[in-house]
Amino acid sequence: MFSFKIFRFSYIRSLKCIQIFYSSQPQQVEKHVGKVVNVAIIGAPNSGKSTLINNIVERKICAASNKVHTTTKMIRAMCFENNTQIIFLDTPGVVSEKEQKKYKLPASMMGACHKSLRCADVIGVVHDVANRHTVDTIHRDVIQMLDAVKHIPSFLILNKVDTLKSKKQLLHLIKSLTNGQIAGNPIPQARRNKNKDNEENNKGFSNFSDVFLVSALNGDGVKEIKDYLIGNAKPASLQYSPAEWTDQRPETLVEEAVRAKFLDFLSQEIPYSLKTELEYYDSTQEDKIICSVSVECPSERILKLINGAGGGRLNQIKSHVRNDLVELFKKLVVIEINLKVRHKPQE
Ligand SMILES: Nc1nc2c(ncn2[C@@H]2O[C@H](COP(=O)(O)OP(=O)(O)OP(=O)(O)O)[C@@H](O)[C@H]2O)c(=O)[nH]1
Ligand SMILES: *[C@@H]1O[C@H](CO)[C@@H](O)[C@H](O)[C@H]1NC(C)=O
Ligand SMILES: *[C@@H]1O[C@H](CO)[C@@H](O)[C@H](O)[C@H]1NC(C)=O
Ligand SMILES: [Mg+2]
Repeated sequence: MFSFKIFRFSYIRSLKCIQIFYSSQPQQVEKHVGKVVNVAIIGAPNSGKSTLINNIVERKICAASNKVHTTTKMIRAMCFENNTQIIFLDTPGVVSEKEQKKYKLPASMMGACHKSLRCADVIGVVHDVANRHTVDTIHRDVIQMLDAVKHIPSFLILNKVDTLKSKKQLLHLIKSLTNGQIAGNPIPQARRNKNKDNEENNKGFSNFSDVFLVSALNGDGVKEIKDYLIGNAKPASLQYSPAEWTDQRPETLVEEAVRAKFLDFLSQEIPYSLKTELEYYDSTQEDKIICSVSVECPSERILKLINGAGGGRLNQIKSHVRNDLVELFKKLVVIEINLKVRHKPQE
């Protein structure tokens, strides 16, 4: 169906793209004065950082999945509204060295959060209220990162509130995650319980300036975050043109979208052992993108497992990837996924 030649740079057709993707001097991009805010989104793995950003920018730029460590490097996703450019920095969930080895993750991943903090005007911490094990504690590494950049304002986002049967526990939870303080003000007591409050001290971060309750999945509360960010943007000349929505090459986004879908569909550690690579990418046609991705499997057995009976499983994955890519590029996408077995290096 396709000729599988490497066709990596077919999309760079205008000078503007070249400047945006390859210039070391971003000021070459046409000057446009408006307001800008750089927002680093950090948090524990799987808390919904990428899903939240996609919901706000209304485009599936950041790959998301139901498994941890979907995002492995910092990527920017932008939107432009009310003459304001919001630049989100999506980051990998905090990761230990042990996990990095276990999941064969790139070593650069560990530094990606710190890199994002250096670029940030404001930091959003996403916290998963659906995870029973971590629900009342801000991850130790997140607190450490916030402490290291005390001068940058930060806000807390309680995500996945759609999973809570009762919202009663939320006030208590907020108290725990903020050590009872928001923007220097003590949180009013709903019901006093002295012993419990003492016991809960220092599981949270004491200097959040705001708290939001949202569902990144269904969009509840997300508009409030967007308004808040627009309100906090500073006048500046835009770093990207209003029409740009990411700093990533479209090829990279395709590879990441495929990887995420394998994470969604395969169990345990199997999907982490796969290597996705773009083979073909053509966006020369106005109304559609044609691409092909190879997925290298560690063994014939795993290749068969992914394929499923009669290729059924692979077809299902492919159709989900296609839907995501349509929500990313906002045009028709034709995609081929080719499974192959990794060749053992010859002696
Ligand atoms: N029920 C529910 N699920 C959500 C919500 N937000 C995200 N999720 C799900 O949580 C899972 C993780 O979402 P991601 O956006 O990939 O999380 P992440 O924080 O970017 O994860 P990493 O990049 O791996 O650190 C996905 O299966 C999402 O569909 C929400 O508000 N409600
Ligand atoms: C609290 O955060 C503000 C920014 O929102 C910062 O200026 C201030 O120094 C921080 N205070 C402490 C005690 O860390
Ligand atoms: C943008 O501005 C319009 C009118 O000034 C306002 O109604 C709208 O809520 C604003 N949008 C955001 C996201 O702030
Ligand atoms: Mg992510």
